[in-house]
Amino acid sequence: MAGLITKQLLVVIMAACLLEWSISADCPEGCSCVSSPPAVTVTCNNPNLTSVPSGAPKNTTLFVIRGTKLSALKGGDLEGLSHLNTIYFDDNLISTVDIGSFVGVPGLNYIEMVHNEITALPPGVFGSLKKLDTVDLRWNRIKSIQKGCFKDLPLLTAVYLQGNGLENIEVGAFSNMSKSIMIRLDDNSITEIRKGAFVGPQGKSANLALTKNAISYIHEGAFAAFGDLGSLSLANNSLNSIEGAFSGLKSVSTLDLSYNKLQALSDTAFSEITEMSTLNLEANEIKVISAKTFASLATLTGLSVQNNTLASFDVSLPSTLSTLQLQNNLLTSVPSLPSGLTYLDISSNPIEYLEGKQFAKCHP
Ligand SMILES: *[C@@H]1O[C@H](CO)[C@@H](O)[C@H](O)[C@H]1NC(C)=O
Ligand SMILES: *[C@@H]1O[C@H](CO)[C@@H](O)[C@H](O)[C@H]1NC(C)=O
Ligand SMILES: *[C@@H]1O[C@H](CO)[C@@H](O)[C@H](O)[C@H]1NC(C)=O
Ligand SMILES: *[C@@H]1O[C@H](CO)[C@@H](O)[C@H](O)[C@H]1NC(C)=O
Ligand SMILES: CC(=O)N[C@H]1CO[C@H](CO)[C@@H](O)[C@@H]1O
Repeated sequence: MAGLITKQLLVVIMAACLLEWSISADCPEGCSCVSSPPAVTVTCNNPNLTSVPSGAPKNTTLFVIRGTKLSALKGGDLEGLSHLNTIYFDDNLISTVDIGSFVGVPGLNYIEMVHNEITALPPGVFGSLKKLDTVDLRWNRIKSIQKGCFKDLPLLTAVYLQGNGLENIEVGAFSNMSKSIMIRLDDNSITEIRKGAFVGPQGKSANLALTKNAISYIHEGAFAAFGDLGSLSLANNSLNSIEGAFSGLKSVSTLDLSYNKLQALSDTAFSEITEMSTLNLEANEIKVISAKTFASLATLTGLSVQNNTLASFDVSLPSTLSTLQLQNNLLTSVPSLPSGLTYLDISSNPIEYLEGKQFAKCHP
């Protein structure tokens, strides 16, 4: 009986070995190399490691270096790994990435170097990576994205740069990427968005997140290159005006301007935008909204202006609007409302009286 079990076990182990085995002959010292066709994974997590080990198998597809003292990526470090498609170089001490770091790895499409100490990205560093899909450099110390840094990368769909202490995005920093690019720049210290920081063609499903920065100024036409945007989040910044900020932007599905310092909205704030489905203006200091502020937004379905200091709300609202949040303002009467509204919160306003039939059309 015991012998039978052992035999079966042996067969299972042998079968497993056919699918996956360690390559010992051709593996850098202190690393483990596992071949599991079509993947070949090299993992070098020795905490004493200080440079990218040479001698990885030529057919390496995934290179992992985590939790080491690796402090620099140098030109040629990955050269010759022509099948490499993914690197996970997280939690190291990488502070410099030389311009030639990614030369000779044309198949590299996924770069993850989260939690390092990278201070700058030399423009052109990704230039040879025409298959590049994702760059994840969260939690580094990149202060500025220089002109030409993310340029002519036709398949690039995701750039994560949250938590870098980024202060500056140069004109030409992002240009000619995939139409469905997602750029996440949240949790940084960006103070202004210049026209030309983002250059097309960038299309309808592009998403741009700039939450939790220190943005107080958006140059006129700064988002014009996008034309159409999926979502744009500018929540938790220091904007006190958005005049001209959205000029040239034709459509944005979701626009989040909550937690800023906006005081007033004029008729031209969104007048060039013809397509928008939700607009969040929560927790600003808005006292005045001009009558035609939302007039061009013919497809708007959700609007939040909660937690502002609006004493009146005499604005024309699109007939498509179904959700309206007006709570925590200084409204003394209920404004006129579009007939399609299915959700209204107007609590915490000093409303003195309700006119007869005010909500008549809300109850079918
Ligand atoms: C990778 O190359 C090694 C020899 O260096 C070989 O043993 C292994 O089968 C190859 N793996 C794949 C997935 O091509
Ligand atoms: C790292 O270096 C220290 C000090 O030289 C040594 O004691 C330790 O064994 C090394 N660790 C590994 C995983 O090689
Ligand atoms: C955009 O990038 C592609 C691919 O690198 C390139 O062929 C093309 O010329 C670039 N277009 C512009 C307008 O720079
Ligand atoms: C919004 O208003 C409610 C009620 O006054 C308050 O509890 C909440 O903290 C406010 N939020 C902000 C961010 O102002
Ligand atoms: C989108 C976003 O991050 N909003 C946050 C802004 O800050 C407030 C207060 O800290 C949070 O409650 C929001 O979630």
